[in-house]
Amino acid sequence: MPSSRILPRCFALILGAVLGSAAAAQEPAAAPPASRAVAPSREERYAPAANIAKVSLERVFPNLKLVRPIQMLQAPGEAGGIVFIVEQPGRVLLADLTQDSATETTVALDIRERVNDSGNEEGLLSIAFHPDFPKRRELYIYYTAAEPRRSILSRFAVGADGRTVDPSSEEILLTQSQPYSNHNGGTCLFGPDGFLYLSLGDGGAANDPHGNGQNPQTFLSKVLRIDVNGNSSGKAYAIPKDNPFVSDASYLPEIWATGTRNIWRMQFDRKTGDLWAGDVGQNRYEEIDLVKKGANYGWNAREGFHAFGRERPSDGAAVVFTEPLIEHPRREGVSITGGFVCRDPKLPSLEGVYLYADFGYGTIWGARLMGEKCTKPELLSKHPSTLLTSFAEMNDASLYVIGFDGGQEQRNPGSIWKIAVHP
Ligand SMILES: [Ca+2]
Repeated sequence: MPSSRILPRCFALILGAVLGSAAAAQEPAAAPPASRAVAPSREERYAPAANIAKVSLERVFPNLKLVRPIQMLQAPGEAGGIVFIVEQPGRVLLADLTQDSATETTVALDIRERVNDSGNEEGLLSIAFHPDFPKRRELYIYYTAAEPRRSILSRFAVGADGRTVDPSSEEILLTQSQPYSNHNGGTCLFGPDGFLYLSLGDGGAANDPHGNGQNPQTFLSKVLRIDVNGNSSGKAYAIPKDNPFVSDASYLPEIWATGTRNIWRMQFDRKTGDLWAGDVGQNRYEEIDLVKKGANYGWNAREGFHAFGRERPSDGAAVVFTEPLIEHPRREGVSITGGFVCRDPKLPSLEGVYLYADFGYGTIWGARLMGEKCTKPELLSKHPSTLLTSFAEMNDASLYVIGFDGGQEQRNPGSIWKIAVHP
């Protein structure tokens, strides 16, 4: 077992939070940048609270032994209960939500030998089915590898049964070298436009030492958008013609949005098509963003609604930064987990509520989008014994949340919970 596992992540996070506040206290207070107003007050930032119903969590698959589960999803068109569960060390497992007492899973894919999960934020991080599945039996996988340390986006072939993935079918679409083990993002998913979106972190360490956040010539700290159905300019994919920077040679053409620090989870609202993301902060502020075409979310000049260190517009030009929708200071969150907008017809009181979590505190928060603002975030559930890694939305729009119970060493059980409204 790698030595990094000796330090449970919850402990590391708490330690990090403590160190973070200590480090922050030593830094000179960040003055509001001359070009910008003082950060808006809480009242200015949000619409009034929406009095959202409290949430309760109902454990599913209590007998399954899961190792660091970080995603659950269904294949497009799946009408039953078959789900794919992603384990961070590098396996994809099959289970059936209608067989809740199951004690065994089937392995759909095992690529542990090519996945590097030696760092807490490394591993098999995200999978996405081609939107035309099962016509196109393709699974897209984003993971980290070693020697050299890098992030990889690949395409794999799904078998004719739709339930197994051929490990020998890997085609690498895109590779990004990684200077450090942390901040790898990342979510890969298809948008309502049929293009693949991928979030990458800033490359790691702390404070973005290489300035990747505002560097338009790296995939790091970016949301990318690519067309997996074609190829152009020697790439294994095509660049959508309406990507925002296709005619600006100073940017890589894959870039959809910039200046994100480490979007661990992002997701489209199935009703509106809005792309919601949880962007993990440095030492002070976690944030929720609506990811928009060509927008710059400010890292590492901004953290939440605040200047980070000294704001540094490039080349003297006025850089327009897009502010978050929501921020949480350290006392409310240490590592944000982006979630889903609830569209479950069985949960009408949560209709249109964006649900998200804090990984370290095990809290679930909710807010509604009202025009350009969100309602004031409301604490809907506390589950402090579980590190909440991800949310999951089934084809019927029911929502789940996934976590590690009792810390993040592999011996701690992974767990999956159905989201319900508190009676
Ligand atoms: Ca930001």
